[in-house]
Amino acid sequence: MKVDVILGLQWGDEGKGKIVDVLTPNYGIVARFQGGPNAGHTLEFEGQKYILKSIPSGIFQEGKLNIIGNGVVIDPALFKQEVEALEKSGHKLTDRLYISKKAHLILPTHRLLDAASETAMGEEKIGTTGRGIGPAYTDKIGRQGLRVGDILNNFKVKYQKAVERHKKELDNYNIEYDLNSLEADWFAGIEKMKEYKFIDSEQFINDYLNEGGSVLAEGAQGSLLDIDFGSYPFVTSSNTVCAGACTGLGIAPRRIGDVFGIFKAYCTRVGSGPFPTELFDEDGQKLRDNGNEYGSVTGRPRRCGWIDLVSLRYTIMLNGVTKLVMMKSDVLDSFETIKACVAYKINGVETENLPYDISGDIEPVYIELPGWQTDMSKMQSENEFPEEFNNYITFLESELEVPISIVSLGPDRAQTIVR
Ligand code: 2SA
Ligand code: MG
Repeated sequence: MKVDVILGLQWGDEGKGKIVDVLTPNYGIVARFQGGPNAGHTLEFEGQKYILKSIPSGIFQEGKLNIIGNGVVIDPALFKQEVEALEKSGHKLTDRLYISKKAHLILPTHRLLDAASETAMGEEKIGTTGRGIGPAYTDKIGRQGLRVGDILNNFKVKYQKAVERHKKELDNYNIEYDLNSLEADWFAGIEKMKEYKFIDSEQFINDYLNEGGSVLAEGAQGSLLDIDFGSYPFVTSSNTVCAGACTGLGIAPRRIGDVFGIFKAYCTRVGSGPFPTELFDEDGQKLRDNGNEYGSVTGRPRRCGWIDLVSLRYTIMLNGVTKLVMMKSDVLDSFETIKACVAYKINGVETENLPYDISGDIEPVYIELPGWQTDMSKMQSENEFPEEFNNYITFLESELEVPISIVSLGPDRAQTIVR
């Protein structure tokens, strides 16, 4: 009857894919509500590693339906690559994955526009994933987008019209590009998409809820990348916060049940933009190495830093988080001491609230806690947790005022402890 939401509370890469996969048995449907192939959800089990981009992370579990909601933007070429990789590893998807007719399409020219705009911005670039996300959402909001439902109706004409418009924009950038080769892959992707059911997902999901079904809505990116509340303009082009699940799936706010807020025991960011607790020293490098902090979509090294409770309190507030999930705790296993930012000092004044602009001079105010210096990666229950780790959890819970319900100690499905 309810829709539970799972989303990231930092700048993405919190490990949502793994937790969606762990929680999926409790739900009949897993649905993505925003973003597109800028997401890269990594799942590991039985010695295999999978990276999902547009497909919800419930896809590996039998008997579950996965839906790409209306709030998502889909690149058919990347969709084809993604499903073919899964098919090759023996996963049959056509009866497990439905696509909203109202989801928008990322055109090859959107990708070109993304790249051109980034290049033109030079030093000030956003550091996007280059997947055409911004231009696709720009067309959606500008009421000029192409939707999945259009594929079934006079599609080529609509496509050409959009592309002609984009070409004019591209002319302003004075760049060279080869649209023909991109289009071949893209239209092959369109054919691949047609193997899947296009549905009125809002009706489908609400009917399902009315019949007593339960849905897990899977967020992508993180709350600090939200178009309204993130570190604008260094954000993605969709609402990554909980409210995005309502508009991105067509469900009423009263349908929302639990909100699982996922965060790393430290903090990372890819792309440009402010990051108050970023570390440029050995500790930062150690977090990157221990945590293998390289983007799953672009391979870019992630910027690393200590956990930031100022921004976490803010995103917990925005999302109405009811349960916290702490990821990658094991990455801190070898640290002698661990720092947590509890406030910002700006011009000598301390604040616990996230200011309008976090790009200026912010001095994080840290509390230092003793590390546990124990390998936790094989622990099976919370009874095995070292005292220092229990203290870290208690400290975070008292600062964040929400219980930490799940702790992850490594990438594998099995390395998950529910408290
Ligand atoms: P875009 O391509 O227009 O969305 O880029 C705009 C900014 O958003 C950042 N961005 C991301 N940052 C971290 N993780 C992202 N995706 C994850 C991944 C998936 C996830 O790659 O593993 O955690 O859901 C992601 N997507 C976009 C980007 O770096 C720009 O700063
Ligand atoms: Mg990721």
